[in-house]
Amino acid sequence: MASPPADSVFAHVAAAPEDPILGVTVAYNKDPSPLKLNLGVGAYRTEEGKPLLLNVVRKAEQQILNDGSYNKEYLPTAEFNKLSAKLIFGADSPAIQENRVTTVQGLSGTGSLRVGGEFLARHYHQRTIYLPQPTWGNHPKVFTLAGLSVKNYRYYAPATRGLDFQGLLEDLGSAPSGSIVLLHACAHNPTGVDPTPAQWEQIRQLIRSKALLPFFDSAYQGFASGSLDADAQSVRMFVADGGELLIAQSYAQNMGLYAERVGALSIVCKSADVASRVESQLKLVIRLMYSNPPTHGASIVAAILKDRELYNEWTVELKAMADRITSMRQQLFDALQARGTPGDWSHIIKQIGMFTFTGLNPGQVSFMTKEYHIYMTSDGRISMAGLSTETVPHLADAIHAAVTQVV
Ligand code: KET
Repeated sequence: MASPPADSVFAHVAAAPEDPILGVTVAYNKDPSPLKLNLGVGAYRTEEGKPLLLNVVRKAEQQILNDGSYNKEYLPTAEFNKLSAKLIFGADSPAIQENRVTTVQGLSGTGSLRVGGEFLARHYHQRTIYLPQPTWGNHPKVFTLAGLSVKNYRYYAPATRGLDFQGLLEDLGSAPSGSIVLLHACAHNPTGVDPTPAQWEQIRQLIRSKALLPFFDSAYQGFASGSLDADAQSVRMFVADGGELLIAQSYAQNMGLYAERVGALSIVCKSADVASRVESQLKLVIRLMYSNPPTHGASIVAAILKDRELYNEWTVELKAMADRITSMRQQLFDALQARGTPGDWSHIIKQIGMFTFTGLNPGQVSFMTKEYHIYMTSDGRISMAGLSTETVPHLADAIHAAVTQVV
C-alpha cells in the first residue's frame, strides 16, 4: 500500500480573505478594550447592547413545543409559503388570488437570493443582473456564483448623500431589454437612501417599458418605517401593474431570527399555469442544493403570521425596534451638533433603516478603530442598531476627532 503523501493535498489552498462585514466582528472580538463598540454587522441590539429574542418568538416557540402533533418530518411548507407571500404582497393581492405567485422557503435572505439567481441562470433568457452602486457586499458574489453576470447602475450620489436619480434612470434606460434589475425593497443597504414613492413610480414605468425584470431584496420589511405594509409599497406597486418579478424575503431582521435562516423566494408570474411550472423548477434547484429547508424557524414564522394576536404583538415589537433606531439617529445627530463637528450631518436623520452611510473615508474609519475601538465597515457604514444612549457620546467624539484630524 502506498503511504500517504507527507504534505496535505490541500497544502496549496490559500486563506480566503475575511468577509468585509463579518470580518469586522472577528476583529472586534479580538479587541480587549472595554470601550469597544461593534457597529459593523447589521444585527439588532437592545439599549443594553444585547441581541433581542422577541417575546412573540418565545411565545410561538412555546406554542409549537406544546403542540402534540409537532414533529421533525420533512417540512410541508405550504402554509409558511402562503403566509410569506401574503405578508409582502398584501392579503388582498390579486396576484395571490389568481394563483400567479409561487413561493418557496429559502435559507434566509441570502439563500433565497441564491435560489432565485440559479433559477434565472438556468431558465431566463437574459443573464445580466444590474445591482445598485453601492449595494450589500454579498450581492455581486452570490449572483456571480449563481451563474449570472453582474453589472451596476448608479444609485448613490456622494455629493448630496442622496439618490442619484438621474444616473439611475440613465443606466437602467440603457440596459439591454430583459436585463434583471436588483432593487432593495426598502432601507437600502448600505446607503439608507430610498427612492420616494413618486421616484419608485418612475422607476417602475421605466422597468416595465424596457421589459426589464425586477428582482427585489426585502431584508428589512418593517425596519424602515416601523410599518410592514408601508415598507412593502415599492414591491406592491410592481405587482399591481400585472407584470412579473422575483422577491427574496428575510425574517432575520424583522423577527430577529438571524440564526434560524428563514426566508422565502416568490416569483410573480403572468398566469397560474406558468407559476406552477416555475415552482417545479425552483423545487428542483433546492432539491439538488440542500433538498429541504429547515423547519423550526419556518414554524415560528407561520405561528406568528397566522395568529391575529401574535401578529399584532409582533408589529408592536417591530415598531419598537424601528423606533429605537430612529432615536439613535436623532441622538447621534444632536451629539455632533453639540460638538460643532464640521460638515452637514443631516443625512444621519434623513437616511432610512438600520444603517447610516456616514461619508467617513477608509482612513477616518481606521483611525476610529485604532484610537476609539469603534468597529465598522471600511465604506463608512455604521449599524445604528448597535448604538445606545450610553455609547452615542463615544461615537460622536470619535467622528469629531476623525473629521478634524484625518483628511
Ligand atoms: N439582503 C440585504 C440587503 C442584507 O443587508 C442582508 C444582510 C441580507 C440580504 C441577508 O440576510 P440573511 O441573514 O441572509 O437573511 N445584511 C447584514 C448581515 C450580513 O451581511 O450578513 C449586513 O449587511 O450587515
